[in-house]
Amino acid sequence: MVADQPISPRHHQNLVTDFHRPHYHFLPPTHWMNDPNGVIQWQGTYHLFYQHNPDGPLWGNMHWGHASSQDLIHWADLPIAIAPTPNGYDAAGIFSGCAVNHNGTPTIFYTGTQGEKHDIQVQCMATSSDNLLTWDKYPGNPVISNVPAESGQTADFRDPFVWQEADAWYMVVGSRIKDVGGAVFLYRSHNLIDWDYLHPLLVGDIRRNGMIWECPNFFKLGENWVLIISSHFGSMTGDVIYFVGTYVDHHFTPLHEGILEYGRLYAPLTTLDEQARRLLFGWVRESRSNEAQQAAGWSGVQSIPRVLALDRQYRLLMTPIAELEMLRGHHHHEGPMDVTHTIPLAVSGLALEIAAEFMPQPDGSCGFSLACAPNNAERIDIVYEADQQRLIVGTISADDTVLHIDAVPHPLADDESLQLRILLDGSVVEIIANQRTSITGRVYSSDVMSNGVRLLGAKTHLHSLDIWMMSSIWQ
Ligand code: DQQ
Repeated sequence: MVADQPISPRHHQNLVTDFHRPHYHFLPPTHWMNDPNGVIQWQGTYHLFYQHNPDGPLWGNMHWGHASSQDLIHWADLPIAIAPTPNGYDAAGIFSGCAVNHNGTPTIFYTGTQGEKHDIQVQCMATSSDNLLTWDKYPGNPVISNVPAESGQTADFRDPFVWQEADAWYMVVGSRIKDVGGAVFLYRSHNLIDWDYLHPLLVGDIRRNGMIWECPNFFKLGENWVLIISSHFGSMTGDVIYFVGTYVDHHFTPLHEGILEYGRLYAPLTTLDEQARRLLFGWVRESRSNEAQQAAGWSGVQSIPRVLALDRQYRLLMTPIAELEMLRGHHHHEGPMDVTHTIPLAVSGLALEIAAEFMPQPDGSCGFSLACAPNNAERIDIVYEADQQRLIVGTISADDTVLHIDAVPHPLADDESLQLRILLDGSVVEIIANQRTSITGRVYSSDVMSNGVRLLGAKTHLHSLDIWMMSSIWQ
């Protein structure tokens, strides 16, 4: 049990002076946050747990932080939910995991780590009897201690994800097979305590999709099953990847593989809510130095939850939750019109939602500059090049240096328009094209007046553009 302080909403400081701090995305009042953990809707209330360092704004000393929400938009900060037990099987950190409803008992699974390098990783269970506030670690923990022998090594065995089927409970754990690639191992249990290892649900290719697979999610979506993994290359993280396929006799056969995220969103976790929506939360990573994170006093943001679906080509579609509309304020509209050159728009701000639909000619281009300085020097450019069928997101500094660039394929079918949905919030920019290509970026402007919006285009028709100024969730 951890919570010994009363539940009190903690103060979100620096919103006025720190214009990099998001206004409508969730982040803790202070210090470090990474992966979403244990997301669940419990008796109507959404609970978000998250990897949290209560000591400062850099990664370390992992606990699960906790917040709850009635609408997935406004969050109440709650006391830290679960902490390492000194000298115990989770002494070096409570790593990521999930939550399930076990016949009315809230039950979480997480990875306990030991050792300075976290090189012992075991799967643990805890239950709550006070509405998810405090957690009792199962006295028989860990419930899984050993990585399957076929992995060829003992570390990198983490992030349990559990679901129920007609006959039993199942769990996948992220891991790897030495010299082969990332792997997800499948387990079965009838009581959530005794787990039998079955086989790898899927094994990757070290050259193509990572050395380690972290934070697996496996769930049914429509008629198919989806596996999401976060790929890791040992010293750096890679893309978030998804596989869509069939699941028969506990064997998964992928029919399609795609990239869920090309940018800063990592370690997503999904849950099924009471409206039967498959919701995805993800950690939006920083892209600034440790010194800058120390100076800010905070690090890490949660994405706006996305509703998942599949199209006929088995591609994963992501739509920000409709609840976001409650934050829409002042509205600016453009179109229909032809766009032949850059147009500064009469709307500005660092908390905006943008929905646009373009039809570029085969050699046309279109998009936006956001967070633009008045002289247009520093900014983030979001540009679609029709001839290359690619989406480019670049951050440019005041001295015209390209700080970061992502250029990713985004093929459009004949007659398919380009649809851009952009959520700009302080230093966070979530960009989703045609619901299926996601690049999450960060932009740390040097001045609060770098908040202009420019419409970019050459040989493009703009069907419609809607921009809303978004309210803060912390007022
Ligand atoms: N973050 C957690 C791990 C997970 C990684 C540690 C992914 O459980 O594999 O903070 O970001």
